[in-house]
Amino acid sequence: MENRLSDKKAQGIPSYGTFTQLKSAAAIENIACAPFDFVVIDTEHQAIGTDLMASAVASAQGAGLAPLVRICEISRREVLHPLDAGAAGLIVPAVKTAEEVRQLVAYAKFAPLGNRGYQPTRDCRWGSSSSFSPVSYMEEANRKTLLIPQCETRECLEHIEEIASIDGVDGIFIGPLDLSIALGCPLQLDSPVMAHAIERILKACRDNGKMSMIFAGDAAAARKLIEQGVDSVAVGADIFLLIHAYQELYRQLTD
Ligand code: 3PY
Ligand code: MG
Repeated sequence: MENRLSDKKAQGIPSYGTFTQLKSAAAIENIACAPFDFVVIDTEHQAIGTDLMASAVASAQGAGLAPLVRICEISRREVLHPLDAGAAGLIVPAVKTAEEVRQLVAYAKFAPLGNRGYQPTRDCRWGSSSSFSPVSYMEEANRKTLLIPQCETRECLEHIEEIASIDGVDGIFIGPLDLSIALGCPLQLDSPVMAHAIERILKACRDNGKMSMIFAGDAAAARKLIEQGVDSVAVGADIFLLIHAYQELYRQLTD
């Protein structure tokens, strides 16, 4: 069980990934050719069922990308299935309160941090290794499987210092699109309100030794965010890159 994002953060090197919404193993393998560090398998804004999510996790691992799964809501099922499938971490959208996040930790981390249900699953190769130790597996899973609530609601921003301090929370993923809407400056990502909010979230992460992550629409925005001190950026999504590439190809053919 390795985690490229944590390793790069420890070395002070930014990590990069992208969202996948295409429901395609080939698309995930294409992303790995870049080579990015991670891919976010998005089950929030794409109707991807459990089977497809688990296959996408396996495709990403096979291609050498850390698979992060963006779940839809905080429930035991939503949390356990991607983790048991072998996800390197969970991105959790639209959280509002510290209480919700404590429940998330309870579902996602093994005791003593939480009470994640234990069974040898794909996440530990079904315990098949002759040296397999359940205790070491659970300890390693707690350490290396990233639990990353998104800060994209006004309520989460108001409680970000408390949320970032929760034991078991490994980082915060800033959702600039929803956060800008929540703060009354819809999609004005360069507004002073957003700059102030992002600064506050980054400080909460720094103060608690947690990883900061964010979505950026393009490389220029991503570079700026890395300069501001963000540890990791998920840039764009395969579905939009494909659309833009075809639009650009057609423009070049017909201009
Ligand atoms: C947002 O910007 O709201 C996100 O969730 C990023 O994907
Ligand atoms: Mg969002």
